[in-house]
Amino acid sequence: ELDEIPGPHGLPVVGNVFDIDAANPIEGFMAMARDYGPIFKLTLPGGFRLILSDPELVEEVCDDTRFDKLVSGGLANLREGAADSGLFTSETDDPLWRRAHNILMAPFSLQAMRDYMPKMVDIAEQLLDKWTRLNPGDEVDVPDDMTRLTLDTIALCGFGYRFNSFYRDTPHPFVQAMVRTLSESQARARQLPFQTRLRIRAQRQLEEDQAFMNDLVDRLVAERRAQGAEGDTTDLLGRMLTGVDKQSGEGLPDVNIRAQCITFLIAGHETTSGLLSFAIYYLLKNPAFMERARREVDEVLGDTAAPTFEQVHRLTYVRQVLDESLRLWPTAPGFTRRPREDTTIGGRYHLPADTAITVLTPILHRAASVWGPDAEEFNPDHMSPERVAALSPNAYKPFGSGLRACIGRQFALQEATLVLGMLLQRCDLVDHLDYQLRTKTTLTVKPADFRIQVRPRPGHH
Ligand code: MNH
Repeated sequence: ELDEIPGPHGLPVVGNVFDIDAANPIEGFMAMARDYGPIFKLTLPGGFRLILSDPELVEEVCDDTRFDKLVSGGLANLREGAADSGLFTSETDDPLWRRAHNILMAPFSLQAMRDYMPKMVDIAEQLLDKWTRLNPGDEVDVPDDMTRLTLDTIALCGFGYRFNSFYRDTPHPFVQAMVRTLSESQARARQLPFQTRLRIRAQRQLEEDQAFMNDLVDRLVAERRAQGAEGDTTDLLGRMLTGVDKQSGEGLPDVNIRAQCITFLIAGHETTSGLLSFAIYYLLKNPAFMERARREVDEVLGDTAAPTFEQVHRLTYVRQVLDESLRLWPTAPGFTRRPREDTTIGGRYHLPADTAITVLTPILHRAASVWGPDAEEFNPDHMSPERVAALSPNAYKPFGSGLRACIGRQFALQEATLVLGMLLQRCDLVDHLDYQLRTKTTLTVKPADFRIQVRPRPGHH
């Protein structure tokens, strides 16, 4: 029964709002999972929610016939704005979600990734230009520069726009608007409706920010329409403008294309940036794995100036390093499901239809029953092909689940493998501060205040 499910006692009206560590909600949830176990209950202004981190229970809620994605909390607030009808925040039974999903599968397929490679290399070169030209004693903020990289990459591959983040000290105004929008959506998930209504300034800022983002993307779409067949047809925008859904025979309306562009920027930059930052952290703390990755890179890339699609996809150990980083720190640290009808999970918990069930992947991914006694430790061998082939399909879910899983997975992994490969090829990374991991959560998780030094590798460009 629901009442049997453990969880922190809350206060009237606000429930467990004060049990949630606003500064670091994810580590707070992880600590609660360790205290209360693989299923626990929280009461929030929007209702109660279950937090799951047990492989068998997760297996059940990943069944798309019984459960569906629930758009709630920060995600639901995001839907009110510029990303409204984008893939990320839409309902599965919205016909426009289905149409966009069908049209976008091809441009996000592994096949299409070939076309994005030169653009990914273009931005990776900008990172390396900076990192190989530092003076002795200079340091770089890893997540900051990785965010410059991933933003510029998705904007260039997405719609041919350059934020030129490596040439700016403060983020591009579009990025500032986007970041404010995201943090406001998150903040609202912790407020009662009357509190949100009282924050008039915040509301005005949100409207301004959304208008700004919409205008910029509208201009890009209009320019591209005007270019017709002359325009780039290989980036995401080019493919969205001409794509037709075979099922319905229809294309995407311009306002939806706009929402998808903004969605790709939101969904597609911080996650990959966090992934690269955690991977660098783990390699610095594990010199043996760093060496092994380096050997592979020297073998596969050698002195290549611009890695090719084939080369990047042969960096299988570098990929294992990234997969293992996403195991310990899945940078989108969960996803939320709802039962389509009243149901029972684990043979004993009766749940009403639409109960919010959040899968807490950083704990799911550390199950000793799946990974063994060293489950909490970083080791790329956890992700060897043999072990991955033997995994039950829902034990490792950094990209979410089923129909509503991440559409950008291939994109993110290709970009991250390329960049980590090029870094190991051309730089020596130095942990001069003996960095101790602390994480920071916005919509995603990243290492906080992670700074390193970088030296060009002798004899490599
Ligand atoms: Mn991505 C959905 C994780 C990179 C675009 N992404 C999801 C979900 C997870 C996720 C988890 C499911 C969320 C949910 O169920 O509520 N995504 C990641 C991670 C990385 C990532 C860990 C990088 C590492 N994502 C990217 C990139 C893009 C992208 C890059 C775009 C270029 N993601 C999406 C979109 C969705 C999504 C779009 C929503 C798909 C849908 O519901 O149809």
